[in-house]
Amino acid sequence: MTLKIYGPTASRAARALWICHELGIPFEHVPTEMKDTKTDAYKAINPNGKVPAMVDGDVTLFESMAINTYLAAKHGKNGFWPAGVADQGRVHQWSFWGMTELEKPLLTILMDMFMTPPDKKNPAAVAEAQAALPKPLKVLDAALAGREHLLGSAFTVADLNLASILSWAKPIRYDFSATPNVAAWLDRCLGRAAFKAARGQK
Ligand SMILES: N[C@@H](CCC(=O)N[C@@H](CS)C(=O)NCC(=O)O)C(=O)O
Repeated sequence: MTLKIYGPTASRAARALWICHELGIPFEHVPTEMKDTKTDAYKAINPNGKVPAMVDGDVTLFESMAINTYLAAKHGKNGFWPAGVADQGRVHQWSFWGMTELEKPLLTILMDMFMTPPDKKNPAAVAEAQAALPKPLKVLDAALAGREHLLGSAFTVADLNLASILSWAKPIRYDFSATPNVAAWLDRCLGRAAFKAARGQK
């Protein structure tokens, strides 16, 4: 088997694991732990010393969104990777947008809640992160009005990439009452069998 995804399930590698399950492609999961990402052997795969990384034959990639758009473009069927450049542009739009507008505040809250020892907690940073989320989520809510998924009725890699970032809103119990379209869409995406399979759930 030539396709390998590196990184533990409880990391951004979950995004790449989800798409492999969604696409139904054979792959090997190498659950390289964070502490093992600074070795020369691992840095030959991802010189950043971070997960995820992907090796597909002679193609090696880092960056979760790049891995996912590559795999979607290579294997996506029935519009999962959209055919036209306009919709492909929208895939990139929502993927970059999720990384730049949502990921940092979500991660700040998540880390403070679950990883930070009590004496190191930073309520000011958490409050700033909480304050940063409503504006972009309103944008997403408006984009989802009257549609099941970001590009229309079908679930595509745009939904997978953005929902994989927003999945962090679940453990932090983010209150989506002001953005009901986002709440319903996120539940639709995270209810997919492939998302559960990537987490080892049924
Ligand atoms: N933008 C990168 C972020 C990668 C990243 O920061 N991964 C974390 C785990 S989720 C990591 O490897 N951290 C270890 C470290 O920073 O030393 C991506 O989306 O792939």
